[in-house]
Amino acid sequence: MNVISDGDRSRLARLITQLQDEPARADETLASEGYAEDAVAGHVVGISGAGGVGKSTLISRMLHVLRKDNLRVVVLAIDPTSERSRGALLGDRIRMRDSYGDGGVFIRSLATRGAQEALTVALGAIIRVCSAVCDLVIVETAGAGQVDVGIHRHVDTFVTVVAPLGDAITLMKSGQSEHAHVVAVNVRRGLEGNDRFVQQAGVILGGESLDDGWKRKVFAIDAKNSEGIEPFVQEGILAHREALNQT
Ligand SMILES: Nc1nc2c(ncn2[C@@H]2O[C@H](COP(=O)(O)OP(=O)(O)OP(=O)(O)O)[C@@H](O)[C@H]2O)c(=O)[nH]1
Ligand SMILES: [Mg+2]
Repeated sequence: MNVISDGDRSRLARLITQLQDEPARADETLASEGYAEDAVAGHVVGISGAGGVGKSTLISRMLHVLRKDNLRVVVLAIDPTSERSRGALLGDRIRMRDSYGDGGVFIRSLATRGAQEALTVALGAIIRVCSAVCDLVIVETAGAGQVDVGIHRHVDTFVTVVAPLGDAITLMKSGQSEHAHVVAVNVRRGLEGNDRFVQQAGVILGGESLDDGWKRKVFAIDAKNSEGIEPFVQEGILAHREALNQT
């Protein structure tokens, strides 16, 4: 069984804290710890979308599918820094507690610490140290708006999670979806108009060719009830990873 060793875990924990406390010295820290610029590293997936749309729940379901394939996964879950406590609530982690005992998964919560676009400080450097010890790094942004597109510059595969809200015009607006390789429409069971929204999303967002030649895919999922997760992971995320590896 593929695992992330205890040594790697404590190294990650220490380095992430150091990088966030001294973001200005990130390059120096990486160099002194022996992280080469051109090292081959794990695939990076960004999951973004509005607050409460189901990102953490979706990631917790994804972990089960990815672990069946024996992939080692690091999850970086970004939560807003609380103005009151100066920390993060760690709410994302609570949603992923199923995977806490799994030696192939490492989950770390990060507070935004004043960073823009629902990201956090030193994110690029943190992703680098994480991707050195696993097959897949998943970054969950803090609850993001349509204009928070910065995450796509840090990742190989960009996923946006949307709720079936709005109409065709909403779907046609640029923003996050424009950069997404994979769109997950999180359909809450039993809501009227869902099917129509999913169909419209497929027509409007699906199939568009992106910079890397990939045609965007749209999946209907139900994160809470764990429906549609396997095709989303296999035909969406892992297929995009495979497509990038081919080129
Ligand atoms: N009924 C239903 N509830 C869902 C679904 N997905 C998520 N939820 C619920 O919505 C709430 C928020 O889900 P999260 O997974 O924490 O959403 P999030 O996008 O990670 O939220 P933030 O990290 O706060 O931005 C939780 O109570 C979930 O159980 C779904 O598909 N159906
Ligand atoms: Mg969350």
